[in-house]
Amino acid sequence: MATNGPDATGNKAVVVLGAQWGDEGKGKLVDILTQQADLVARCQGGNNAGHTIVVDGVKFDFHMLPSGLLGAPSTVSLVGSGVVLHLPSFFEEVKKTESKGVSCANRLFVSDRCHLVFDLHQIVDGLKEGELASHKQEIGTTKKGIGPAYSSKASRGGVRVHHLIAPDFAEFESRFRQMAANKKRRYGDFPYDVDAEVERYRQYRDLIRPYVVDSVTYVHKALQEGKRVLVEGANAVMLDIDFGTFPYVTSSNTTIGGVCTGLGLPPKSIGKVIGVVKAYTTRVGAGPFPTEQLNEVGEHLQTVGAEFGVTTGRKRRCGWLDAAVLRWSHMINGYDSINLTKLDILDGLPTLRIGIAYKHRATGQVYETFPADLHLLEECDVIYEELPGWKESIGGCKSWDALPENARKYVERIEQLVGVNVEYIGVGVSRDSMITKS
Ligand code: 2SA
Ligand code: GDP
Ligand code: MG
Repeated sequence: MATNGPDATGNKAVVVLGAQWGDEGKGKLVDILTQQADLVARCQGGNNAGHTIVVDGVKFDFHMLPSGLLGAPSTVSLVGSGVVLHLPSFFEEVKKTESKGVSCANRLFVSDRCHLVFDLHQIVDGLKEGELASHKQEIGTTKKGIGPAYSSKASRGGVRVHHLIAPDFAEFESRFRQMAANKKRRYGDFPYDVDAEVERYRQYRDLIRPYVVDSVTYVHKALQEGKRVLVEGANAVMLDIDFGTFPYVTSSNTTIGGVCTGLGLPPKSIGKVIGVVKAYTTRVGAGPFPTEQLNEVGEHLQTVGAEFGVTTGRKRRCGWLDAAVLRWSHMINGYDSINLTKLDILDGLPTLRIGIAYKHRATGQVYETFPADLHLLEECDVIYEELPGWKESIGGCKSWDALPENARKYVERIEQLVGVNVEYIGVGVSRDSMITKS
């Protein structure tokens, strides 16, 4: 019988995923769990992601790189094959991280199968948004070239890391030139110096080589050797290309399936799955947001919660927690537990509301999960439930028992509505502002 399959050791990866529209505070949980991890891997997305971590008052924002870099010197970070990699941003982020005293050498690796994002894709991202804007249909992307890069991948015209580092540069150059010509045929002769880009990438060959590994074998071996593997999701369920609010989504699978396809990890090797849920809801960019509050409640959440995009600096839209989103999210990802974050931002609000379902205005039909048809959703009202808030500031609370009774009731109601236990509760930005629920 084979002994090197996924079942041989029983060792499994822990996975952290966003349960709403992103920016739930995944980076902070990943950083905390990283302290007990040997390998931290990203599986999808690119530098559209923005994960903030505050350690001893120093703020780190990761975009391309896994938040695992703030772990022990022996903890390795891996950019898996499902990630689309913009090399100029990658090297810039390595430099910025190292300037804060965090070494990346020999502890940061990228998959040889990652597709490359070129400046070309970023330009096309902007042009495409411009086209959509003329029909008032823009997505509100981060303009980091994510959609166009995943399009190149899906249409088999993309260029991968192994093409770049191959001994013969000719295949890279030919694939890249074809891709650029295709885009210029589609979008017109926009300013983009293809020859200069070819030369720039010729320089990147030697720079990226030390980072490149076969990530599938790397993760597989780590699990076989009993290493503690942590997977860091980027973006979130409602931005998933299949299960999010299509077309107002990103271009990868941000859900549990993306962990398997983005790392070459068999489902059997996935252990605990933790969903990160903000105590209210935010979204950046266009698209439906049933519990959005375009009023003083939304302003409170935006201001007190400092809700600005980490990558683009855009103001995030804010609203009440939506249990229909969370139920949908849990059906897809199958959470073992939840990290409820930013509970402190609700301090002082006299009454809290939780959206529990959507009711169609004409037919009276009630939807307890997220409908596919966004027009149908527009014809629905949110059914809310109200809970009393708390006056106290909970930022200094260190235990479940120290939280005000109404804060505990709010958490318990979420557990009932979603059907998953809350394991961690965030009450502030720093590493130590995390309560483990008893
Ligand atoms: P894209 O650039 O093609 O992935 O954009 C498509 C949609 O996905 C949304 N998106 C995000 N939503 C929340 N946070 C993201 N990361 C940054 C952050 C966002 C920022 O951490 O704050 O700085 O603006 C992120 N990345 C993509 C995007 O808004 C579109 O709705
Ligand atoms: P991510 O993309 O899911 O990693 O989240 P972001 O970093 O984009 O946004 C989350 C923001 O909330 C960051 O600025 C974090 O520092 C902050 N944050 C995370 N958890 C908490 C918390 O429990 N309380 C407060 N006040 N801020 C938090
Ligand atoms: Mg973010």
